[in-house]
Amino acid sequence: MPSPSMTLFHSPSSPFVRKVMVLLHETGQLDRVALEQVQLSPTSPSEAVNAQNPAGKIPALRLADGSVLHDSRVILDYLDQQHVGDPLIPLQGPARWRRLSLASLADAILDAAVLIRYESFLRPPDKRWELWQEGQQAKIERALQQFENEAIAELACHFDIAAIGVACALGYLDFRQPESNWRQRYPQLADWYAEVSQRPSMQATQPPA
Ligand SMILES: N[C@@H](CCC(=O)N[C@@H](CS)C(=O)NCC(=O)O)C(=O)O
Repeated sequence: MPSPSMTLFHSPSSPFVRKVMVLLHETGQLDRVALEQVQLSPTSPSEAVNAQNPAGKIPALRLADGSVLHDSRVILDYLDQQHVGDPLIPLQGPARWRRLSLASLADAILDAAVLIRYESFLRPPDKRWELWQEGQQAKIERALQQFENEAIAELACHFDIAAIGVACALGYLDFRQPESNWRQRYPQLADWYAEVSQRPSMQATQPPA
């Protein structure tokens, strides 16, 4: 087996990294990427990551020629062009823009949930701002409601860029907001997630217990 030609800056708890890992599983490219484990947050950055991505965020993917790709959307797009199977991001036409917009809404859930995590975990209690957190949570709920009302059939038809994004977002809510009870409010999404979370790519990339 050839040695990996790319390096992914990785943390098992990052949902953005998880999207990349799921795509690598789904497209049979796992052996092309070495994982470099990092720990980081806005208040405790990683020098190794900063040197690759000035934004100080993961995922970042270093290619064989030393160039670095970020963020997760760019990495997914790149990796989807490196395999011979059906693309997980439609190449053109209305399907491309629709699937990317669904994926972007899933990322918006993640952005808000990660900010809530930082606010509730990193920020000193006397500096926390409840209204701000509520505003972030409201973004999550609106996005989930839209998936529930308008996108279940689309998600169910193909485990692609959109479905990977939503599945990783729901997995992150279970990980960081176990009390949120989203399944009760979004039962169709819950049924869909019960099925897709059994995929080997999702099982192999679960966040730490
Ligand atoms: N838009 C970025 C978001 C990545 C992101 O927020 N990653 C988090 C880990 S889940 C991070 O690196 N946080 C460190 C920081 O914000 O300083 C992407 O899609 O890759």
